[in-house]
This record gives sequence, C-alpha cells and structure tokens, in this order.
Amino acid sequence: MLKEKIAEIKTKSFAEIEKTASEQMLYDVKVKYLGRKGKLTEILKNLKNLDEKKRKTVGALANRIRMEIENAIAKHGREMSEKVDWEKEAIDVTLPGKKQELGHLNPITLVQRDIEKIFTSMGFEIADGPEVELERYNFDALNFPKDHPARDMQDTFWVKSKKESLVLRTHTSPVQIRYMEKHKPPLRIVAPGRVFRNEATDAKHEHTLHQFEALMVGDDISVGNFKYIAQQFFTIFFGKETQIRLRPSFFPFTEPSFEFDISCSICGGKGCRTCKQAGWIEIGGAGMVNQNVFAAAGYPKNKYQGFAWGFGLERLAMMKYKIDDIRWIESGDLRFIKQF
Ligand code: FA5
Repeated sequence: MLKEKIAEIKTKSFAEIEKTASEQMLYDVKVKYLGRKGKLTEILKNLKNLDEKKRKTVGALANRIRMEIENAIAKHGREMSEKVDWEKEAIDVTLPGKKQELGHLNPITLVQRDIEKIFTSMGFEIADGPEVELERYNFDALNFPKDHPARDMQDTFWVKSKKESLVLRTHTSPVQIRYMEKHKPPLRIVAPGRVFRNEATDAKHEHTLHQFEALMVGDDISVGNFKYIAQQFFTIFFGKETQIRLRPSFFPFTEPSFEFDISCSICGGKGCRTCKQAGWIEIGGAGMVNQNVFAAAGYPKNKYQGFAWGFGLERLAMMKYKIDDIRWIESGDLRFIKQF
C-alpha cells in the first residue's frame, strides 16, 4: 500500500517537474513533495509507526525516491538556465540612464503668475470666485437687463439646476459682487480665473478662456487712476513702453465704459492675421463701476466710486510670447507646450 503511494508520488512529481517553466514553479513542486508538510515528507515522518521490517524496506524506498526527486529538480533547473539567452538577458550597466522629463508650465500659468506679482506689488489683493456661477451674480447683480443678448443660449452655457439658475461664468466680473458683499471700501482686488463662452473659435476666440478682473473702490477713485495703473502694468509686464488705446464702449456694469486695446506685439502695429490687420489687439473692457452694481452689493448709492477692468489672459499671453493662434494654448500639443 505504502509502496504504491510512493511510486505514485514519484510519477506525479516527475511529470510536474517536467512541466515547470520557471524557478518559482520548480520551487513550488519541491515544497509540495519534499517541504516540511510535503507528501513524501509525511510518509517519512510516519515511518516510526511501522514495524521494524516494513520500516526498513519502506524507509529505504522513500529515501531513494526523495533523492531521485531532488536530482530531477536540480537537472530540470540546469536545463532551464541553459535555455536562457544570456546575450539577450544581459544588462549593459554602462548605458546612460533614462532622463526624467520635466513638465512645462502653460503660458497662461506663467502670465497669471506675472500679473499677480505686479498687482500685489501695487497693493492689490487676490480674490476668487466659482466657475459654475449663479445667474444672479453673473448677470443680475451686474445690472444686465433680463433680455440682454449675452444671456442667450448662443453666448452662455447654462447649467441645468433645480434650484437657483446657474451658468458657467461668462466673465470674472461676478467676483466683484461676491467680494464687495463681504468687504467695505477702500478696496483693491484682482481676480484671475477661467470663464466660458458659447462661441465659435478662431485665431482670437476660444470657448474656454481666462480673464483677469481688477477692481478698485474708494471715495474718489477716477479714470485717471485706471489709466495710470493700466499704463504701469503693461509697461512692467512687457518690459517696454506699450501703447494703450481707449475706445468708448458699453457694459451694463460700468459707466462710462471703454474697450482698451494694446499695440499688437506680433507685427509691431503693422497689421497681421492675429490683429486682423488692425495693428491693435483688443485686450479688455473697463469703466467706472455703475452705481447700480454698488447697490446690488449692498453699498449705498453715490457714496463710493471706483473702476473695474477685465481682460483676456490668452490675448496677453499671445502678445507676450508671439503666439499667432489662441487655439494652441489649450491644444495639449507637446510641440507647443515644450517651448515654455
Ligand atoms: C467682459 O468680459 C467684461 N466683464 C470686462 C469688464 C470688466 C468690463 C470690468 C468692464 C469692467 P468682454 O466680453 O469684452 O468684457 O471680454 C473681455 C476680454 O476677454 C476681451 O477683451 C478679450 O481679451 C477676452 N475675451 C473675451 N471673449 C474671448 C474669447 N472668446 N476668446 C478669447 N478671449 C476673449
């Protein structure tokens, strides 16, 4: 009975050894039959319970099979290692290591950091607001009439909401209201952030862009303050005198309002594809804060005055780094981003 069991262990273990294809598999077979709780080890452990004659014959047989299994394992191990193509497996320790590539900051991040540095050095605080904004802050509190075309589906991404009406903010101006609701003048803030517009893209227009809002409120802040700060800012930002042009415009939340352009740095003002041959590029809108906006933020009417402006970071980055198409910026194209 025991002899048959040992013979079976031999046949099975030999078959399994033949099939192994790695050192780990070979080791597992060894443990299965010869390990502390191995099948053959169990038999050897129980020899003491047999009578003397049987113990001798069975013991001799079990030990012989044990040796045979060990030899078979060793032989198979050698055969496996002979099959390894050492030429292929060899590691050339003299090869140079793989260089870990560093990421690159998007030009928008670079521009935003520059602007924040310049404005904080002029005593401005940095404020923030949500990208998914209440219609109330994005439009109503900013004095947009209910039927203003900017609220149209064509211009604004509306967000489905069961409670208050929500939009993806179309500009950074709602941060003005959020900040003024919590702070009293005098105040000067800048609010950079991402905004969204439902519009067709071209070399100057994106549907997802960044704006930079500035707001300065006090007892006697004037357009003169705005012009001086704008001039200072652009001169430091571009590192050279940059021309600014103000044009009368209209925004519901400022009065008077103007659009301001800077001379196109791509063509130096001569006219190119980016500035549509104008020599100027529209950078932002600005104006004196409308008293209705102060009232919406909880200030008494006609007590304070201030200016606000908002400009596009992409347009500024395009001017600074001479990028001729806005669509490169969010393209995710590594050939573009690796230049920064
Ligand atoms: C506004 O968004 C106003 N909130 C700006 C403002 C703030 C006026 C405070 C007065 C007081 P406007 O829609 O003109 O204005 O956009 C401002 C700037 O954002 C533009 O001059 C341009 O630089 C940038 N901009 C607007 N739409 C796009 C677009 N689709 N792609 C790239 N840049 C854009």
